[in-house]
Amino acid sequence: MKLKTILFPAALAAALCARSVLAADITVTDPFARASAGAASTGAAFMTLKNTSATDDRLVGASSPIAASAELHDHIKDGDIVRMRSVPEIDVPAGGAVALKPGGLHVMLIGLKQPLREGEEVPLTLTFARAGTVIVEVPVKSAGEMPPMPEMQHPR
Ligand SMILES: [Cu+2]
Repeated sequence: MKLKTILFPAALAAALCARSVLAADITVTDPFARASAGAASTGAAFMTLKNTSATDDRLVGASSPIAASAELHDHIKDGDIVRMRSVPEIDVPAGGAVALKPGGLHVMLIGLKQPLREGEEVPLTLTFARAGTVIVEVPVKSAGEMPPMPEMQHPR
């Protein structure tokens, strides 16, 4: 009986400890967002996610105070049209990296509360299944500095 009361808090402390160590296992590099045009209500953020741990992880959500919501998106080819679709999560394999880039995976900012102006930075919170939350300051770049995006349509 006495053993049990000692073990429980120790196990709990170990679990909390493991979580905070894992948060350092995800590195976000080269984040950027595309400057929004006029009164556009959506924007997109891109970056490279690197998993330096020996355990697979997944990006499972995102949010930003400058948007009503944020979704994880990918592009799929539907005949001649490239469409965006939301995906529930993005795999970040152990020891690997995944690039979120124009024309591919991205974080979609929906219901922008302010325009994305070139030269500004917007906060973005990324939530990982194992590593927990990572907050990134995302610089806004002009659309001209980026490769063109294919024609896109949002499913409605
Ligand atoms: Cu999108």
